Amino acid sequence: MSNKYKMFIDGEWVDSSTNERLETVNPYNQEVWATIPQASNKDIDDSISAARTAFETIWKKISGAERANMMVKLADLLDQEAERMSILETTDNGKLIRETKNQMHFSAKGYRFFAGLTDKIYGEVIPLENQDLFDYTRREPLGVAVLITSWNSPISLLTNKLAPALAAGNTVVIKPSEHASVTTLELGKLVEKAGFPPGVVNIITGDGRVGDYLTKHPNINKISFTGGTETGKRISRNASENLVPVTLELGGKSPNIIFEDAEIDRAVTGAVAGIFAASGQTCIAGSRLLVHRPIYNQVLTKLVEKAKTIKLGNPLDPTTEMGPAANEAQYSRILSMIEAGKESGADLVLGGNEVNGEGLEKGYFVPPTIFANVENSMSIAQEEIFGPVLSVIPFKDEDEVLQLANESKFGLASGVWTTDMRKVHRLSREIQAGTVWINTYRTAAPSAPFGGVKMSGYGRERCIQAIHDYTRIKNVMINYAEDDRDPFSMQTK
Ligand code: TXE
Repeated sequence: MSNKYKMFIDGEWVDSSTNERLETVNPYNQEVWATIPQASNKDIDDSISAARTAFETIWKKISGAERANMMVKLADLLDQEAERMSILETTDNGKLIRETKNQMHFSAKGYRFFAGLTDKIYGEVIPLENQDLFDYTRREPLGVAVLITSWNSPISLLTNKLAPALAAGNTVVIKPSEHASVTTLELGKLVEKAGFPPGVVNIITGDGRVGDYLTKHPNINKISFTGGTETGKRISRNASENLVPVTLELGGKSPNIIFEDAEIDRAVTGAVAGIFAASGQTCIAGSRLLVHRPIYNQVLTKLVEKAKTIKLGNPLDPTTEMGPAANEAQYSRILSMIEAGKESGADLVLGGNEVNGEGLEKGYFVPPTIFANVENSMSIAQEEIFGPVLSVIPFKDEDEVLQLANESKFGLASGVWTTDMRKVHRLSREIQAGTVWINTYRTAAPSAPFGGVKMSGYGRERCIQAIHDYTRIKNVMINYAEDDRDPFSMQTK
């Protein structure tokens, strides 16, 4: 018996106008447990015009404090419903229940953080040379924001976009990934309960065709996307049709660097957190472990020992440490990258094979996999695998490790494990990445900026500054001089 979900357009729960549906599969047992609508172009048009009307008639007119009240209610509801929502999300994408539940509460924090900014979005008074001119700026919402997310952390990734968009006074059309849409649709019910007016938040579902049509639409004002780099490029090209500003949070191949002077056991735990958490299906995965030669063997031995004990199983079981890959396409991609690793001549020191075991028969399970003596030029060190596959690379000194760390088309996150403060500051300055974690990895806060450089994208999420990505500045200049002016020359004084 599968659950038949509907889309949320203009405050109504609706099917696709063509009645087309997509199946949603539980990656732990390959059962179809829900279906979602495949939005038609008409549904997309409807959702955008609902968002436009809500923006013009209601949302841009109400105060920041009122927006904040609704956002805080939404946060409270997310906290109250965290258990139920996390069970749904885990069923949808196979992520551990301990992680999805944590992400629900983290998302609630995100809504509260941005709710606190709604009445702090203001312009400046600018002193001009001519004292008879009064110049000031207004920060205005952009209008209709399109928010497209991926399947690995639907609610958490959406929060990074929806919270600042709403706080700044925009209305939205959301499209989650076709592989994991259920919790985003469930969020629509919480949005309703929190009292948001119809049309402020619209949620439509479907595959890439929906995203493509949405991002080419002439009646939108902003796109924020989390997903793969190739799709990000396509969206950026679509957006250029109408010169719509874009925020892109894309993939990564993040270096996690361990120096000889590090606290080794903590660093090894950090390496495990970097690559095996979420079965490696996270954009910030520390998938390249760069290890100082004098401790290379020691780190590798400890890492393999630790990784061997990782408990694979049902992601709904709170004691499970690694669940399945989130969908069949991702599973096949991970396996083919492992084959590429084997062929490239790197040493496979753990995993890499099919997984057997009770309760693992039907899931898309990939074991913790470690390749040693990897060269940075190999595809397993350059391409995002988005799975539990670690490339361990030795380095001789600080110069070499910086070169290796930066020899990547990506630049999302990085980690450095050392007790030497001079290295901390030098590497933080030189590493090309949006985040540098020192003696920690995969740590987040709503106030800490998040985003990438190079092919990992642009724009920053989660921080105070993120709200500026959803506003534009208007300049207002008021002349209160009594005298007349020369009409044929621009007035510059
Ligand atoms: O992502 P896609 P996929 C990486 C990871 C993974 C690869 C592919 O390496 O193996 O991307 O994953 C929508 N116009 N990441 O295929 O295609 C799509 O429907 C507009 C990294 O799942 O990028 C979904 O909602 N939208 C990443 C969203 O884009 C389009 C997380 C993401 O799907 C579209 C996930 C189009 N033409 C994967 N085509 C991260 N940064 O964390 C698809 N979409």
